[in-house]
Amino acid sequence: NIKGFAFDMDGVLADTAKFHSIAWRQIAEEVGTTWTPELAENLKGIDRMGSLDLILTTGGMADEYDLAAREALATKKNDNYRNLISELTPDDALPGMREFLAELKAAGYKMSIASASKNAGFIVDRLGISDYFEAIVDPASVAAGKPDPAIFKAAADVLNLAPEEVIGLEDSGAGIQSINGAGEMSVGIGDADALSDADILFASTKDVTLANIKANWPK
Ligand code: XGP
Ligand code: MG
Repeated sequence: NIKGFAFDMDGVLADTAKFHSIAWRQIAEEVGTTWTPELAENLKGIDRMGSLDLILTTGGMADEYDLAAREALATKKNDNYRNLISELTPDDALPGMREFLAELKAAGYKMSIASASKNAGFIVDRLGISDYFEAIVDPASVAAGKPDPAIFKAAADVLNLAPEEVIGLEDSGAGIQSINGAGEMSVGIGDADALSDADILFASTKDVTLANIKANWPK
């Protein structure tokens, strides 16, 4: 019996995945890693230091950057990213998601956010949707980032719900692994290949409605 929803933020609620890509691409070009659509897809949902590690490993230079050099690159990326999102407005919610949140609230579902991003609180405030959520899981409080199940488990815990009572929504393959590993029902939004393990798949946030999800409700 589904009682709650756990939302990823970047690429699900907020149209911010594109800004992460722009900022990470600058870092990739600085260190000399070729930017490909595959790398862009694989970076989705991965936390800040994990993303940097993937960029360095992909370029075959993980050994050339010590912790201090990595922290400098990660800070540079975040400064560039913060610049890109500084003017975010309620219009930067992805199409249909504000309506979906209102629909869920009216139907009495509880909602939480399971984002790898330390910028989640800022963005949710800028979009004007913070009142919908009982809690935003602090990504620093979980032992391991996506694809580990910890963050989506925590997103059910903060709602006082069992994982089987929660549906998780994600635009990244790592996020779908996290939801599935937590024992929740997974809704993928986006690329069919990257999200092939999702229980339900939508091509766009516009298609995400309670009726469309209920058509695939767990029995
Ligand atoms: P934060 C971000 C990562 O930097 C980014 O690469 C991920 O795509 C994003 O989290 C996932 O939502 O974390 O740098 O904003 O803390
Ligand atoms: Mg995402």
